[in-house]
Amino acid sequence: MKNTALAQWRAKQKSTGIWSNLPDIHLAELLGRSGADWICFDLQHGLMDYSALTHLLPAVCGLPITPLVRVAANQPEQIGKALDVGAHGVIVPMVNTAEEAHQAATACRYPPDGLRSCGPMRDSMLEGFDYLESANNEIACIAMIETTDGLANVDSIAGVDGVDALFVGPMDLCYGLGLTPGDFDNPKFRDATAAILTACESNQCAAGMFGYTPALAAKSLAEGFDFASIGTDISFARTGMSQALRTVQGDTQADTNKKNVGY
Ligand code: 3PY
Ligand code: MG
Repeated sequence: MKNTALAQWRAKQKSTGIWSNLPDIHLAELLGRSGADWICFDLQHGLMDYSALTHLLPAVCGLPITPLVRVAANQPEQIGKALDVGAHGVIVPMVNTAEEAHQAATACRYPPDGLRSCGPMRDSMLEGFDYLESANNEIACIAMIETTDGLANVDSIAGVDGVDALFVGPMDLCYGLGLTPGDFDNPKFRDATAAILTACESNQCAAGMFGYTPALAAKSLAEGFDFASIGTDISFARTGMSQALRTVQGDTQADTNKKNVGY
């Protein structure tokens, strides 16, 4: 297998992602054809379960987009199952310490590099033993920094062997900093993201941002982040509906949608 998003991060090329929260294979295919570099199916907060994932991943197979999965928790069983059904990387929420990051990284890799159990159902259907040979180098392990502990330990987390990227969860990070979620211009939030960037730079780890708004995604990329998600299926639908309403009815109706933008 070849992970093009990981290759972009290694080459320090900026890249963008799309977030999938709704379990519809046609929508997944549409997102897969968007031109973004990667797509993340969200098993933590998305309205989908593992059974849906088994249909969603094949819907983007063969499209020029890297399929990632955000697992619901940092558990080797969940990481293994996401990889076995065809994810080319996992985004692991709420990583607090280097030990937790190490656990995630080893769950992504076969021995001798890690502890992943052998049973790559979907990829081996497509690639046979070639998958086993390439997987350890091509699977991406992405640790989310979104807690106070994660922030305090960010340098050691970024330095863990096998962690390819850190990914900021801006809403949980706001909670951790005692801020109102969405207060992304607050100096405390800006200092925290600067510290995450510094840790990534000094540990040759890629830095990513969940683009809760397109503005946050653009700003983060301009400030030095390597990759950012630019929106979700739900946010794209909502934005499109708002724009249509605004065009036809004026601002009043559309304004009611403003508070919801993001997911
Ligand atoms: C966060 O903002 O905390 C996230 O995890 C994005 O879903
Ligand atoms: Mg979060």
